[in-house]
Amino acid sequence: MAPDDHSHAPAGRGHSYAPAARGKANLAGVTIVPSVCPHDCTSTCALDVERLDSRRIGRVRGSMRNDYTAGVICEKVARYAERIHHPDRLVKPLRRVGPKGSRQFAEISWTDALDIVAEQFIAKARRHGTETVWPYYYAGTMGLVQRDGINRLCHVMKYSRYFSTICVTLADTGWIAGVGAKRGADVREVDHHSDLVVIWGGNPVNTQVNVMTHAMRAKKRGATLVVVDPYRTGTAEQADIHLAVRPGTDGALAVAVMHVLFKEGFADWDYLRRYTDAPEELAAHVAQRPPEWAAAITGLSVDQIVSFARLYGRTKASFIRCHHGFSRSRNGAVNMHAVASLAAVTGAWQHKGGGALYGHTGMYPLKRSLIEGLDAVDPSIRDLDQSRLGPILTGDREALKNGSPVTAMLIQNTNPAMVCPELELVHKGFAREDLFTCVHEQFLTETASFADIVLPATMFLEHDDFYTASGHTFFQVTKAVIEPPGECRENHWVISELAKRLGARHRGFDMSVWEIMDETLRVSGMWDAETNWQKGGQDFHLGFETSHFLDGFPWPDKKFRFKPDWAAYGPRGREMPVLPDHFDVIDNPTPDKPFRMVAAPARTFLNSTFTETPSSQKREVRPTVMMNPDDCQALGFVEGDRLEIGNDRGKTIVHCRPKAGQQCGVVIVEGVWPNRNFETGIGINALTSADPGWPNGGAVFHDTAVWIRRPA
Ligand SMILES: Nc1nc2c(c(=O)[nH]1)N[C@H]1C(S)=C(S)[C@@H](COP(=O)(O)OP(=O)(O)OC[C@H]3O[C@@H](n4cnc5c(=O)[nH]c(N)nc54)[C@H](O)[C@@H]3O)O[C@H]1N2
Ligand SMILES: Nc1nc2c(c(=O)[nH]1)N[C@H]1C(S)=C(S)[C@@H](COP(=O)(O)OP(=O)(O)OC[C@H]3O[C@@H](n4cnc5c(=O)[nH]c(N)nc54)[C@H](O)[C@@H]3O)O[C@H]1N2
Ligand code: SF4
Ligand SMILES: [Mo]
Repeated sequence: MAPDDHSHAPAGRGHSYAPAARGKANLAGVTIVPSVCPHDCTSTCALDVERLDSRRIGRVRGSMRNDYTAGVICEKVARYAERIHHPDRLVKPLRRVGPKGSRQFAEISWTDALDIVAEQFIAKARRHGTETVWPYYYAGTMGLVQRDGINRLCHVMKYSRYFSTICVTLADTGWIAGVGAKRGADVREVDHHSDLVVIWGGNPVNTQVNVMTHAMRAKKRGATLVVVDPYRTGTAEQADIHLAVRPGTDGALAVAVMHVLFKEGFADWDYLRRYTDAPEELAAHVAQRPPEWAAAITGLSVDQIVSFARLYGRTKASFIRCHHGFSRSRNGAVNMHAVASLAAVTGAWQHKGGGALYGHTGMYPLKRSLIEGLDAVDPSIRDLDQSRLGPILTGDREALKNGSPVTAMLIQNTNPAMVCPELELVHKGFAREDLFTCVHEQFLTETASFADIVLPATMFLEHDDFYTASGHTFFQVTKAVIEPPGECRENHWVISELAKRLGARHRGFDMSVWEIMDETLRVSGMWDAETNWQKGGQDFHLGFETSHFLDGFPWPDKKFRFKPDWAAYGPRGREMPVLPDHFDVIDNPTPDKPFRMVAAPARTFLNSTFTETPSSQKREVRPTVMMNPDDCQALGFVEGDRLEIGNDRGKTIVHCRPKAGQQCGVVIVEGVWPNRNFETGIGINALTSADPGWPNGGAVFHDTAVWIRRPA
């Protein structure tokens, strides 16, 4: 069958659209259908979706079937009808007819579009070798089949492999280096058992609202809430104590807290000897790092540090929720590891409501081989660093690993022309005439506008998939709720059609999404897809003992590592501190660039997503820089001033907002705003760096020295 012959149903669909589960149509014919939020947010909320008819949805609500979601979702997904039925949705394949980036396209058929992509990939590979093709994707959908299926094509075709670094690399490395696996204590314990909740380096009011549900339940019970964040976020406003550190200095804070814990008898030596690798060495080391030392680095007062350390030390049921935000610095892995070390010093892990969580994804028994084609991996093929897209596309030898240039790309679920660091280089690269780019998207994003071929994609309510979570422990299967508009196709279908044309052979290309899910679940020993869907998700909670590592940390000696083997992650590991410390490799301020900029997530944008919805644009108003009022006064800036913010990599224009609660010298620009919303036509990531964090890469979005001045 030619691809154009099935106008909506993806190839090989193994089931019908989701029936109105667990609910009957009301008089108006509205049914409530279960689904799961696919967005790149650790909450992975269980949803109840109002289906108005086979093509339209109404309100989206948080489901009660999942007690982490507990009926609460963020405002942007509650209003999903605004996004899924947006008039600007792509519904037809497009071919570029104007210059790159000009947004001039003409409609073509699916057959022609896919034929062109395949011809180009074959021609480029013939000329430069297969590594010249670089499939590029990220987590616009967190559904595992739709997101990661592109890897199967990549491996079978021996295209350049993908080293994913934009989000979790530094945080994962730092956490796992100590704990041994990406899992931890369950946030649901917080509700009834925690006496102290520390939200470290994250702003869940914006980025994962469900953490707040549980933290506020604890607070209502009398627990203390501490927030460690460079500015007074919506989350910090809810806190009893806000520690407004300088960005990139959490390691220093954690080390000074440990100094006090050891010095004042809060360290649990029975626990330390049984469960940790080098407690004596750690104690001797942190004895050299008093609060005065950390005060000079973090900008906090000695009193703030000591009071927090005592509070943490005397509260056994203390829960640290480690977020990604504080890992997005060159030293982010060291900082994450230092914070994770705190719970091992006091032995908070032994208590219900105690311990820490960074993420749970390492806990699922899922075997990903069929999805990703791991049986076809050729380790001799280079992998390219996602975050170093700018240097890669502009021919940086080292970033290209001395190999062929990238001359063809297939992009799914990501909008690098907005979200990647060193945007000037990214745009320059995408504008290259010798680069062939195919973007499969839901909207004509800024990345899609550089493409030669644009393909229209389904949204999560229009295809099947399954989801792990990071913030909770459920594994959830979803079915399409409505039919896609126009000629939108799911990722799996596109990959499978390209595979046919490219001669890529793998069983996965001949199966439906449902069949891939079912087989994957079976070989993983999990519930089959239908059962999972019927029951509303399978909970993989490991139980108190294991989730708190009371049966040992997942290392051969079962001990938490205060002395990580950083070198195991890459040669630069040898440059890192042996024990928790302030690793001073950050982009420190200079006389020319006296401010440290944090480019934090906005509440109603989700990365690049939702920037197309009117209500989000309205709420976020315009690109803004938040500055300490004293800095504003010293420079004569007032609310609303147009200011140039810049450094050696790039510059742009933002508007001034004086804001109390952050240190002098620290500035915040929430986003990610589209480039077109800046009067210069280039956004904040023109300033952020593509330098890899230590030891083995990871983007450093919040580690940027900048100047701020009136535009010339
Ligand atoms: N509304 C909304 N939701 C989102 C996103 C979004 O863009 N918008 N993004 C999604 C994605 S992709 C992710 S990965 C998650 C991330 O979500 P989380 O893991 O929860 O982390 P963030 O909330 O991104 O962390 C941002 C906060 O970290 C703070 N921060 C920055 N640098 C430092 C530092 O050096 N030290 C400390 N202590 N704090 C620091 C910032 O000031 C900011 O308040 O959120 C997801 N959810
Ligand atoms: N300044 C600054 N920059 C940042 C960050 C920051 O904090 N500050 N955070 C960084 C982080 S943590 C991340 S994860 C990145 C993420 O940035 P992006 O990768 O751009 O993430 P999203 O906006 O989640 O998704 C991108 C696109 O996926 C598309 N999409 C969604 N579902 C599907 C699908 O099923 N099929 C197809 N084909 N497309 C789909 C959406 O339409 C959307 O345009 O941004 C990074 N950039
Ligand atoms: S909080 Fe996160 S997972 Fe939940 S609905 Fe919003 S974006 Fe989706
Ligand atoms: Mo992310």
